[in-house]
Amino acid sequence: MGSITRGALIVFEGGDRCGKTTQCGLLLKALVEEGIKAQLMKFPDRTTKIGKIINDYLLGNEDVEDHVVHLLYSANRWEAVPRMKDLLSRGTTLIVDRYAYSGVAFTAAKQDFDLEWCKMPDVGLPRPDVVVQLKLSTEAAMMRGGFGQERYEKADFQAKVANNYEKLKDSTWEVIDADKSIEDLHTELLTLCKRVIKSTENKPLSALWK
Ligand code: 2DT
Repeated sequence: MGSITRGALIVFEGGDRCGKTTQCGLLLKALVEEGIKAQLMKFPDRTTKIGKIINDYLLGNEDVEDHVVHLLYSANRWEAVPRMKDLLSRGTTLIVDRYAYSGVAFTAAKQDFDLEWCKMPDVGLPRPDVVVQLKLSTEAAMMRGGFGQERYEKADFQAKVANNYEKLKDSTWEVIDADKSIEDLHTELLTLCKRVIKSTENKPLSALWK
């Protein structure tokens, strides 16, 4: 009947230096080469007004109260939702580098934050068809050139983040060992993503944490 099938919402999560951004780029290129409509998205999206405040905060140029920055990260996703829904409904697959899970895992790693409170602002966002978690031990991550200078890029904080990811895992998660070559990881991820794209074509998009 030729009705347009929707694109898949594919989210990548993982700690620093796990290769997430590299793999998202490779995946996009491979999908497009195969004639599959796809676009990259990244959160935080530092290009918007809200994203610029987040960027200044991450670089340490501006102090933002912890609850406020949590809500800004969430607002930075919500401002992208109309575009996301439009693209998905027109059949474009979205490869998303970090999403609400980063939002919760990072804020809940701070003192006196409750996981459930952290989830609330993101309830109702488009629910990913798959969350690909790239797993790399903190030691292996440090071997990849060490952490950078931004806020959060410290081993003890990263360990708390990893622990929070464990609490967020549900049936949409695929945990992938990232301690392998770029090429091998790419091959594995491409196969996984093509399977997800095929299986979600005719499924309606649902709402996160509802
Ligand atoms: P990148 O290094 O991927 O640009 O991330 N973060 C991210 C949060 O604390 N909350 C969020 O909602 C998101 C999306 C993770 C920059 C840092 O921002 C953190 C690392």
